[in-house]
Amino acid sequence: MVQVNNEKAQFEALFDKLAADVLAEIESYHLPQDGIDYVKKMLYATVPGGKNNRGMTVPSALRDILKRDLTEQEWFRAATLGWCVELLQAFFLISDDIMDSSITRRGNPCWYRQEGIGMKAINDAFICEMAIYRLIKKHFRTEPYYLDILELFHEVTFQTELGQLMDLITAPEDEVDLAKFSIKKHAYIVEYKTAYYSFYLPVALAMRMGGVTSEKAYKQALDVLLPLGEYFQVQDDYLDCYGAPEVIGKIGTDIQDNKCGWLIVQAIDRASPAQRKILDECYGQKDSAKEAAVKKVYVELDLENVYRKYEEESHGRISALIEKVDESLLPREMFVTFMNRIYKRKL
Ligand code: GPP
Ligand code: MG
Ligand code: MG
Ligand code: MG
Repeated sequence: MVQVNNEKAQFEALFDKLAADVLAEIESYHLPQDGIDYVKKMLYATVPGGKNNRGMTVPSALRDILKRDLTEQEWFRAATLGWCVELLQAFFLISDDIMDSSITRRGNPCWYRQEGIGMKAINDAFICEMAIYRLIKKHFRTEPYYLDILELFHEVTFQTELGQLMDLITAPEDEVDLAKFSIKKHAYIVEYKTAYYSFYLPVALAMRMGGVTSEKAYKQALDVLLPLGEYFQVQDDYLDCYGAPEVIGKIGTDIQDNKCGWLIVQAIDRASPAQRKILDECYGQKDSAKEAAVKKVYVELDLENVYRKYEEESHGRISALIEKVDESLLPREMFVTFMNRIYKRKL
């Protein structure tokens, strides 16, 4: 039986074994030693070191679904799928940081900005993605739910790519047009680029492992987890501007990147004509004085307070959704745990 109180340490320790699995697979392709050394360094630099919330959700949700402690083997399988979610996350973050011209991630320079890496990071992202399927094949090939989890990873990867597409084309570098931004556009972007892979995927994986087959149950999970994912990405957008870089481990780039984030969408909704003029002139430009001018308008509009109200409202709305969960399909407790894990988060 896996002790729940040191689960985080056990989860982290499992990475060594899974990285070794991936490297052994790669060796079977006769990759020269310098290639193997490179992949090892890349995996250790890009996959562990985050909060691991997504990954650790898989064993925790499975425990809730089965309503009992997990056996060693169940825990190992669930945690392996958890690390597959973290590999998917590494694949996305390596790429996203290039697309967003970001500077730091998890307190270090973004992978593409590290010594000697550069655009090799693109191929590294692809290798992280394929590592998911090597691990799933090795550990789940003979399970009845093998095809279901493969399809699940493919489905959410595609959804995330569509969300990222909208995030990017709504934020062209050379043409700032705030008229393109809206609450509706923002809602689409955050649902697709974040909610499916960060919230639905880990739970749906645990459900497949736990033998849940009712389509109604998956619909029930989506009904709570998509709003929760939207709330999480609004927090990410807020922290991009107001989070402490030493806490969140990354430097915000949304204003300079012309992103259709939650703060600008709220600002547009509330700005006076004079404030709107400043936003039109200063948003989306690689200029820190202009970025500061946008932040000044945010302060004038008291967006910090608007955000606090949004947090309260979301907590109430999502709690009501959880109340309505049909316990014959899924345990309410599982959703309460997720909500508490992210409510008022600072990183
Ligand atoms: C978060 O956006 C979304 C992703 C990391 C998904 C990326 C998807 C791809 C298909 C590459 P973000 O840019 O706000 O995240 P962060 O603030 O962490 O950079
Ligand atoms: Mg980004
Ligand atoms: Mg991005
Ligand atoms: Mg962000």
